[in-house]
Amino acid sequence: MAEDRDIPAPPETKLTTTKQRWAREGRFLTGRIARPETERLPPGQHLVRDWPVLDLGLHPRVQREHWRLDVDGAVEHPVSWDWAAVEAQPQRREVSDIHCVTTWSRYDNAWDGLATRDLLDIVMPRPEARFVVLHSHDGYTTNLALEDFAAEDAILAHSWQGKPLTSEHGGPLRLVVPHLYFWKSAKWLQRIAFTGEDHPGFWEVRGYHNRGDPWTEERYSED
Ligand SMILES: Nc1nc2c(c(=O)[nH]1)N[C@H]1C(S)=C(S)[C@@H](COP(=O)(O)O)O[C@H]1N2
Ligand SMILES: [Mo]
Repeated sequence: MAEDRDIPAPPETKLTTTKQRWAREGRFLTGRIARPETERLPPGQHLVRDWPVLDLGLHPRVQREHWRLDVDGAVEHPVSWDWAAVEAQPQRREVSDIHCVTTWSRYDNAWDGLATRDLLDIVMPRPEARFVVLHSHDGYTTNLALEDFAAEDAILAHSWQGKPLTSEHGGPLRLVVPHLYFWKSAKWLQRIAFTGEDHPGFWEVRGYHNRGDPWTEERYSED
């Protein structure tokens, strides 16, 4: 079970207020179901070539020298890594598409970093671990089922298109889970906690879907 730490509550901004209204109104829903095998662009999405920045408006600047990542909770081998320890892990590259719930998608993003599966091999989730909570330096949290976190192409990324992730895009380290809407891909990772119970995160308690599958348009929660 994740114990709560003293992380300040993130601010309510114009953007977060607008996005909560979209959730209430069911904005952008098409009711169409698409298949990733035959279609590349999920329903209700449009393609962009630039890469928009989306977050709560806080861009925490964490220097690599002072950076740490804690991985704990229901695992056999919790770790607390500094930057050198992350660099010493097996490195992988995953090329994937981004689908943001605000309807933009971006193809062919090359991410370098540590595959979540390799992390799981190291920390070894205990049998009761069924969920993962990502905690970030801006106070943001998001939750994932363990099997979504463990997806083959999910990666803890330090680089994008061969260059270190900029601070506005979540550097030094962010999560990327390509098969779910991009709000699940936490920027500025600080802590990864494995839990037995689900803990809905920042957007999940503000009207957004608990899972967020773009192909079935799991944009908003039902109630
Ligand atoms: N820590 C943190 N991670 C976050 C967010 C945030 O506000 N804080 N926003 C999420 C949302 S809603 C999106 S769409 C993506 C945007 O990532 P980008 O700015 O690199 O495009 O980050 C996700 N991860
Ligand atoms: Mo988003």
